Amino acid sequence: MDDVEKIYPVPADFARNANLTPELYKDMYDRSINDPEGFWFEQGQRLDWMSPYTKAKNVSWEEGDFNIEWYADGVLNVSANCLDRHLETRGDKPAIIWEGDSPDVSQTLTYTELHREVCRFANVMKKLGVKKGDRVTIYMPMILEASFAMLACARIGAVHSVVFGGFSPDALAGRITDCDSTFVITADEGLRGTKRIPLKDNCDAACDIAAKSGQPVKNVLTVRHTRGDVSMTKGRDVWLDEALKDVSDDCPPEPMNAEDPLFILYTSGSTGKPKGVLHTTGGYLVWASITHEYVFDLKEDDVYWCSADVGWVTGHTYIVYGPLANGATTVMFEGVPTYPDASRFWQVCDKHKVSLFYTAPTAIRALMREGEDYVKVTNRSSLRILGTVGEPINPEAWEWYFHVVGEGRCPIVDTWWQTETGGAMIVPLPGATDMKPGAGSHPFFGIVPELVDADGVTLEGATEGNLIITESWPGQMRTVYGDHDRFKQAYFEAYPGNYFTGDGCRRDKDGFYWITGRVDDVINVSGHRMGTAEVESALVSHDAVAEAAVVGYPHDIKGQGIYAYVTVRADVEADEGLYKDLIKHVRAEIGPIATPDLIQFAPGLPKTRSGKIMRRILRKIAENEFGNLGDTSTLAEPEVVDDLIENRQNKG
Ligand code: 6R9
Repeated sequence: MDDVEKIYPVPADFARNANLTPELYKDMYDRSINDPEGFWFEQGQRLDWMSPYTKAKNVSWEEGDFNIEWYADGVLNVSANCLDRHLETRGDKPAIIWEGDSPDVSQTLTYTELHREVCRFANVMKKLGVKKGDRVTIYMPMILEASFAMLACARIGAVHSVVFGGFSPDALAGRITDCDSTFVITADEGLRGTKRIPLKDNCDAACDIAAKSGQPVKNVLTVRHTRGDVSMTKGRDVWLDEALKDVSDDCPPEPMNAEDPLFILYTSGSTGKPKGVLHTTGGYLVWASITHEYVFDLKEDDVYWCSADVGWVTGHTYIVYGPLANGATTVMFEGVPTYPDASRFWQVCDKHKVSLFYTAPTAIRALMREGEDYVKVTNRSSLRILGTVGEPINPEAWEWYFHVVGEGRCPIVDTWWQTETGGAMIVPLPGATDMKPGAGSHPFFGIVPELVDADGVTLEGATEGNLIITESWPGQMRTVYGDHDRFKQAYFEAYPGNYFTGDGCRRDKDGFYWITGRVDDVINVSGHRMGTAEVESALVSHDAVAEAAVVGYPHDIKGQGIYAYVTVRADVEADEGLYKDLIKHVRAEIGPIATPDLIQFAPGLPKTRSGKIMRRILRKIAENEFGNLGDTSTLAEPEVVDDLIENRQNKG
């Protein structure tokens, strides 16, 4: 593979004005590793502190002495860093350009205007009794108020938990109760293309479920967006526009300790229910700011657009906190890439003169399938950098993005990172490195990646193994909300003293890192992280199902698809009606993103004699690799494998 791979040097025009050169990257990287305290002490100065820190790093990942603190005695406020401190020099600069679902609708807010809206929103929350440390659930479409809500929480010291608007009432209720949240912010409806998403209805259903499990929601603050018909529960539900009528514009930012929580964001793991990843204030914002600046070669007049949803970590770090901390102009998009047609992304780039564009490989693959014409009808001359995130990008999609969208002019930054890492970790920094299509390339400042085998032995040179990170960085998660033992066990037990990413990785002869995908039971569907265990538990909660096993399989557009093996109860007919019902059931339990692509009814699942499902075999069958099933001699009933192969679903 190494022999045939292509290397693209940094485009010459780009290199001339880039913030980084190969030499500068190397100097800064070396310093960040050899003198982390000095490097990060200095980088902390990119923020405004209400009371200064005296030390940057105070971390031990060793059992018995486990502690993660950055800038621990510093005091600051995230919203003041994202807003107030820009007012003097950037008050009239656009902070957020909002592009609605319909191409006829957009709105620009300057830093001064955004500051005012956030203060007013924060005062509404205060009036309704929200206090520092309270958990606030945000279940919103991609509208300006979603960013007001996040920043308003940060302003008053409340901890937000944003739940993606595509999750079902059940999934929302689980996330409300897990963090004892009693305050929810939502909108009447969301818009995605021609579809309306019944957010308030879902929220009402979630509140009922939460109340039954002993966690009554006190207030649902509701944004009037589509003016769709929704019901309001007296005493609980409040319209934002009405509550805003009598609040002041003045809301002083709450002084927060650097290690006070900023937000919780639920993400899937290989076992159990989703984990509440907790990020804190100081280190996270330093990390969001420095990565956003260097990954995107940020200049003062850039217009930056990340097409993610604020329901995911990418939306937190790279729509809201990173760009606003840096005083940049950030675009927020409500719609979808294919509405009204497949040239929407590029039309929006032209309309708002976007220079830095960041999206997911699954979107690129979907648009690539629609053909070049949709791109070519647009101009795109404002574009300088193209980024990707969420899953590995296949070289074909990379080439198309580079040549067709960027016309060979724009470096591609393929950013590898995770909800847990807070921001980009392995990335081809523009100006500093040649590009190899599909490679995450090199570690960001302060990041020390290592590849290890299953026993934890470090692998040297060109090799492939499990990816661990051996040193802390300011943006790392601090705990799993309410379950610190689970945090230590999930990330630090496999390779003691190191952070285990859950990803596999290859390092080539030139030292480039290539993420190969998850090595645990997490799958990545259209860039969305999904625990196979979650989909399995949704399936077995259906009356007809006796047992279920879920694996990923290669999917042209989604990257991975969801393949479910289902064994039904003895008295149940496994027919087309049940197939459809199971799909409906999973969508209701989790949400549309968890919809199985293929369900195979199986009389039995391959198990070891001790009763463990052999997922390795199920994965191979789903991948259509029947010749390569490995050792099946330890199976309790080897014949079930023949039946599985014979009935492999091929629709996907
Ligand atoms: C930011 C985000 C994390 C998992 C991660 C990995 C995969 C993300 C990637 C990538 C290859 C990239 N992943 N970016 N794989 N190349 N550029 O996506 O966070 O939702 O927590 O997912 O996504 O497998 O472990 P999250």
